Amino acid sequence: MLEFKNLKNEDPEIYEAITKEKKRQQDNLEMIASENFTSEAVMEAMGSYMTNKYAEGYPGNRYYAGCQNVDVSETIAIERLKKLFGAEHANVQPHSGAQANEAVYTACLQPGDKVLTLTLNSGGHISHMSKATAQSRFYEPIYYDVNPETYVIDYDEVEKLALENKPKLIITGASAYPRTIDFKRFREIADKCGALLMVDMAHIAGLVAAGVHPSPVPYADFVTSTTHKTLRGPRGGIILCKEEWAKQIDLAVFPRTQGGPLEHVIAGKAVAFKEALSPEFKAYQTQIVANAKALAERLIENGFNVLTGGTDNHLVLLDLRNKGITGKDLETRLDSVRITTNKNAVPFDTENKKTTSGLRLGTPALTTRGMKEEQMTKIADLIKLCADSEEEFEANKETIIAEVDKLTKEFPLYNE
Ligand code: DSN
Repeated sequence: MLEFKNLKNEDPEIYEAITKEKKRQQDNLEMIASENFTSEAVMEAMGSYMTNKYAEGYPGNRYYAGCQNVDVSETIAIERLKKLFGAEHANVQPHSGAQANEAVYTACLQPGDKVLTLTLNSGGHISHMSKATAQSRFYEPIYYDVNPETYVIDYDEVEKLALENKPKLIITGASAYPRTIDFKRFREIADKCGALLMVDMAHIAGLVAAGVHPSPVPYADFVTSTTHKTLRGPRGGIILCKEEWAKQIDLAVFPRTQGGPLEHVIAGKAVAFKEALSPEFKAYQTQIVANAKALAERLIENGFNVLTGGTDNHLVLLDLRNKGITGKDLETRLDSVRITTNKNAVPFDTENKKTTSGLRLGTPALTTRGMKEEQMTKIADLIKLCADSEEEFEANKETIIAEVDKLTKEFPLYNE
């Protein structure tokens, strides 16, 4: 257990906020698909003396003296990461997934280059050159969507757009896509039009590490990820690439888009990669997917429109229009009974992004607590009660909270 003895005395206000956040995590059912609970060993590394060190550059080639210890830790992180994914080159310095993506664009694109990328509503990420980003001003994004009937990526349509537009880069990977992505097919499309291929595997990195989702590494020129989702490490980013891009990627991270690396976070990444190399991690990732399937199955039985009819990974997407409730309202009701989720646009959504017609649910954090299929079925029933009419929901609210209490106590997160 982390103790915070100094913080408690020196800054009681921040100590109180942290203590309450720990209690919130303990008392809530965390179902945001991109969140997880990292180990206390990872948190100890992140809260360590390495926060004090400047280390621009890379191990053995720094712009500051005194880097001998951070060099050891960063080299271990790089080697473990390469082993975990079978990658030729790894950069562990990106501060986040968005910055990892920006570094790839910087490494391989020139202003005005065309980029073929998935829309936000079809499950892509903002940093995949959505119109809201600065990069969309420098490069020329062309967007693809999922198929309007199946809600699955239409590879023929991607190929057609690729051949018509001849992009320099094709981006795949998603924040809200419940099905396996065919990276081999993307490679074939990229080869047909002479494009480079970038896969952002942030959501599924843990599944890929454990062999529960096919790996993009053999197919993509660049693979980016965060380290804190299914991978269950500290908050941060990484880039994997082929050896021929190693120098350009390292230059793109530092000095082109970032300054000093966060060596305390890199130490935390190293610890998380060690955990991910363990046999227990494979069992954990397998259970995440089994739990998501059980959740989807029961939600369908409960009358929900589960997009694509189920899931292959860690997340489930609901289109709530048949239930007569918006994503925003269901998110609020669930939060009031301590089930934490996020509203999410569904493909071709007619609601605005702050309201949405959908809800995204994920199982990584609940699985970290040790929950299994039986608990997922129970939780799907609680979610149904929250989507009933206002009167029915209010009538059931105390019962739902009591059930959430029972579950969180049966599967404690932190030892007191
Ligand atoms: N914000 C993350 C998510 O929730 O999917 C992606 O970075």
